[in-house]
Amino acid sequence: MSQAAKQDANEPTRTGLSRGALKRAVLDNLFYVMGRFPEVASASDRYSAVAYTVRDRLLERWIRTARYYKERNSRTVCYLSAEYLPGPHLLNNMLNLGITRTAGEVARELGADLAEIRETEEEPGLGNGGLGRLAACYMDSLATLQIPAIGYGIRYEFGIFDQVIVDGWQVEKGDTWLRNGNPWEIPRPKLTFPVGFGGRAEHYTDKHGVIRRRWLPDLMVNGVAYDTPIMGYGVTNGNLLRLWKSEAPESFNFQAFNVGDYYGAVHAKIEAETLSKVLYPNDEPVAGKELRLKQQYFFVSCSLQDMIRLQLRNAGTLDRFHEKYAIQLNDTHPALAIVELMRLLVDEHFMSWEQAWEITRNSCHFTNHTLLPEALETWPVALFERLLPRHLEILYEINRRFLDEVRVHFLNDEERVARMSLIDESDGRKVRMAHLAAVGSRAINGVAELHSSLLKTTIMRDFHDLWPERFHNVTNGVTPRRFMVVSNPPLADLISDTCGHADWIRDMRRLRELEAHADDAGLQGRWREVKTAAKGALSDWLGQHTGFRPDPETLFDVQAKRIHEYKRQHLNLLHIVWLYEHLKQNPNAELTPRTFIFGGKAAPGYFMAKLIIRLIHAIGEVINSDPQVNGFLRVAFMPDFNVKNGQRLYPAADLSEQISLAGKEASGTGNMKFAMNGTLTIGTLDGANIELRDEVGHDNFYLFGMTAEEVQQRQAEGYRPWELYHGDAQLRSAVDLIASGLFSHGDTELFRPITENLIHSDPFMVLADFHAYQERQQEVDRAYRDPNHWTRMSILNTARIGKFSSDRAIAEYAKKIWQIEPAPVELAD
Ligand code: BZD
Repeated sequence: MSQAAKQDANEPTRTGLSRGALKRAVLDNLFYVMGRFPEVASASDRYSAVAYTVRDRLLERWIRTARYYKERNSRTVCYLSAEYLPGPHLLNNMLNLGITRTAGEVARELGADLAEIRETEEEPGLGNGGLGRLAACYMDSLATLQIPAIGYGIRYEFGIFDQVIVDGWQVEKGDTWLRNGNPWEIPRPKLTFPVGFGGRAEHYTDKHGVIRRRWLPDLMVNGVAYDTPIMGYGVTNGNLLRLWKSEAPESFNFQAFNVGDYYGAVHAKIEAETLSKVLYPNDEPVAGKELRLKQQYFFVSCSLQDMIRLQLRNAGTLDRFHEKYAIQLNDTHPALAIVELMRLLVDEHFMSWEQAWEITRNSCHFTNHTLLPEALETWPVALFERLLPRHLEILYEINRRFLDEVRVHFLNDEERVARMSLIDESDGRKVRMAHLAAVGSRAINGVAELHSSLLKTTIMRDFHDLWPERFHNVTNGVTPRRFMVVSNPPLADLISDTCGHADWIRDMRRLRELEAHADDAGLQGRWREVKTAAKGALSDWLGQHTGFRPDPETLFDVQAKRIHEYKRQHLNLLHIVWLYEHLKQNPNAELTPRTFIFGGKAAPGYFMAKLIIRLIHAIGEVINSDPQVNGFLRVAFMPDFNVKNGQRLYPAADLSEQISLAGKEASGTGNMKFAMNGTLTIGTLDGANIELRDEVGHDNFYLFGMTAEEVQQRQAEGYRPWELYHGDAQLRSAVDLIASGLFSHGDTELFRPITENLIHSDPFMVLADFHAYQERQQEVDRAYRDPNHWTRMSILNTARIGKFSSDRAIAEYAKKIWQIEPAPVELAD
């Protein structure tokens, strides 16, 4: 098959759009939207003209979908997430429309290059990591599975910072993704909702003489909707990502202006606009940040008001709200939805408490993404009360009724009552958001088998005792459209060619058909060619951006994810240092040449994580400039790991590092993205690794380390890392080499916080797993030297990865959690 024909095979839907029509549209957009002609157009102008052209083509389907859903009054999923990381839209949308090839030809005819145009796109970095990316994968699958859905969130003006590396340190740069405009969004200035803050609650008597309670906020902000179409693959259906931007209400300005308070007017405007200004760049909550609580309430309130508006428009009453909407809370960040929905129903729509609670509890569903106790969200009651006084009253009433239920269920167990309360009274009074989410939801789920079962025995144990039927597992998944077809077209083509169809893109279980060819020398050769080409492309990119171009002939060993101690990038580093020493002492050691590649951002205030980035660079600097080891060992760091850069990494990796301490990584999703691209995993029995290993086969996965149970046991016995340090000469010398100043120009202080922490506390048991890790790595080293064997394992990883498609995950949510059916939209004749 020719390259073009192969690409076509992956694009099942047709728009009937001719090359000529597409070209005309691009030129029109360049002229009428950008105000440019081709000779003077910048790269960004060209990108925008193409993007507007694609967007226009999406709109027809999108509007058709909206009309159909409205007529049908379909049950709708409302995914509430404070974060979304959709990645660049252009290619994904072209794929969904089936116009990639035509668009490439048009670009060429216009003297441009689609690859270059594509590079110009700024991705919306509206999230921190796995949680935000998961939300984007789920939006993709909801549309593809033809399930009516709206993703609600915040339109941050500044998303996650851009990471640059200066002298080996991470430096954060503001993310100005909206600088050149955003062709994918449609502002809806008329779709605006007021959101209040502060003030007080009071009694009043309504016109029927009933005494009621109401909230008199002292600050009002408007939320304005910005819509981005999210199209399905191979279907007409398109859903909606609706993000809220905060603005000051006009009236506010005038009021202040009239009394001559010009400064006050401007200040109030800035305060209102601050709400959606910037994403908090932490992948763990930071205690008590007022603006963060305001952001959460802001987007939750706008979203619920929007749902209520739609329901009133369609049904005229809110009585069956829960039958129309399935609200999914992406972690506790939107958990205020439970209290806000109660307030809207009771205070503003005059519903009885009992009916409102019935509706609320039957609308909401909660996904937990972490077991780390420090990552469980709480808010000081005083702050909560100051910002949301009426909500605190409602929360207290929810709690009062809930704790009565607990008392009836567990007689004479006040300790349990205190443990389960929505208010933590132990250390300053705090609202426990996970408890609120659990009490107000019909279903609670974890994101991998192990995580869901640990949930029931650790942080949610009491809730599981009370309501076992509410607990579920839905193992995470990722979209093969973005992480295979868009990221790695040559691999997608090879798979389609081998299987004789492209149906696997919608039905990933069909990748199993590759298994029959795993030993085929022809396929193996082509498989290696694809991998080597991807490695070459990554090398070129790294060469351009870091000055170091890794040799594509070496094994690419990649760890790319947020930098966090529990993810143990420093375990990887200890192994590298050990290898370095080993090579220096045994210059003739038989070793597979390897390039260790790291990528990931550290939270700006997370000292240890930033020091780990510094250490990666320090070790790289010494190793990469040591000619004695250069043939065998190199270290690279990819700056600014985001969706776009991830797309360069996944196809190029031979080995994926998933080495968190067992019991700490809820699921992980990078593990799935790598394996889809034929990357083998070295990993612990943590999160979804366990299921991944079961799927791909134990022989095709490099397992090491303690189990979650062993970890617990070891900790209960009292973990003493200094004994391991003193007892293992290789481990000791690796730690000592870092402490010696070899990697820091003689400075013995710089990395002391890392080495001391490992020896004296080692909360993530790096030392305990070191030995097992090192042994497994030696096996990897040997296995890679047998290309046929390695390639076979690589093919089998891809062939057996089907379970980890987000389509499977969304189908499970639809059935087990939401009870919702697809609503296929027909394509126009
Ligand atoms: O969610 C991650 C988990 O750590 C992963 O194990 C899991 O695979 C993914 C998806 O389920 N959690 C996050 O990414 N969390 C955050 O980014 C976050 C952001 C703000 C506040 C708290 C957590």
